[in-house]
Amino acid sequence: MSKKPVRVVVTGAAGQIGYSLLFRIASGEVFGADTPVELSLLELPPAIKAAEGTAMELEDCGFPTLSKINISDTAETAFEGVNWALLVGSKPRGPGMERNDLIRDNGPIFVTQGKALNRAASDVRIVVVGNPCNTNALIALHNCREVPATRFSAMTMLDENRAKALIAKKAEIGVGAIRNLAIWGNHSSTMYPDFEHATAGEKSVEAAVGGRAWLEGDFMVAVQKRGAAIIAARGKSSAASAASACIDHVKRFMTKTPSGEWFSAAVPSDGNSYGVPAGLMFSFPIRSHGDGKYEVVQGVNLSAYARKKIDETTKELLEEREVVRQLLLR
Ligand code: NAX
Repeated sequence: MSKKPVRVVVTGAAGQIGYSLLFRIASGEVFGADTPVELSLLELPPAIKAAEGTAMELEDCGFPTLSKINISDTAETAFEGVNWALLVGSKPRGPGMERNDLIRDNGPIFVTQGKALNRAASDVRIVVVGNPCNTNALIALHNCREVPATRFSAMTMLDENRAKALIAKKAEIGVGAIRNLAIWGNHSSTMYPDFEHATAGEKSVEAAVGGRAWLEGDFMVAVQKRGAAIIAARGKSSAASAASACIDHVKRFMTKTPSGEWFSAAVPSDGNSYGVPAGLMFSFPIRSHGDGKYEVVQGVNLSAYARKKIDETTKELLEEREVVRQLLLR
């Protein structure tokens, strides 16, 4: 393999999502069979041993694309020269914990990591998965002034995939036929899965599922509560599906989006799109140019129903921003 290696750091590498994500990246699935991958695993000191175990298993897979594995408990070391930073590691929400407590607990992680990225990496794209991912991404980018804000994104692809799968099942068609299902706003229960502009094969989603009542009712609740349903069934939060969504997210940004299509990701709002205040990390319909650049799709005609949902999720993100205000530098 003569290509320059791609360096990828995964934080929380010994966690559940890390355990699914690392193998798929190492396999060549994301960057191609002819591109060597150097993995960097960042973990907290108590989980370094477990990360070493994961690294042994990665070696044992014999992936020809995996050229190197580094393990570290220091952000600056782990981030040295990385091209992709997949920020997964953060504290999960405990029983009885309020969302704002989680935001306050996890915020400082992204201050440290933002600053470390600022010092250690320049040609880098950052994807935040660790929750609350929109606001964590906001904190990281504010603490990383050397890297353009547009290189930061937060993951709402799992929500998009969940929404598509639910619609496909209801419409009794393959999930590949569902297109342009944008998630708007926060990766939380206020997100708005925009079924009004999504299509199912040649039909509107509304026509394919037999009317709007299910979409406004059971569907909306099912998408928003899917994470909780998985915890209830599995006893653990989504991991393989989250890792798979992270792979989709990276691939979608790397590939030119086909004409007329879009995907979902939270990116910094430019303040001129759909009335979303500037700077918020907001999930929009996105089109990638395939060369590292992307655009927020303009001209999506929002109904009064959609507008109300988007205003609700915007309000929540503004409140989250207030909770972490003192962590925002830029
Ligand atoms: P786990 O608890 O299994 O793993 C998290 C790992 O992160 C642990 O090994 C821990 O030691 C490590 N960690 C914690 N703080 C760290 C730090 N400062 N530096 C490096 N490593 C650190 O959680 P997992 O199931 O893997 O989930 C990880 C995160 O993804 C959670 O915040 C979770 O809420 C979030 N999720 C986000 C999703 C999304 O769609 N955006 C969906 C799935 C998931 O819920």
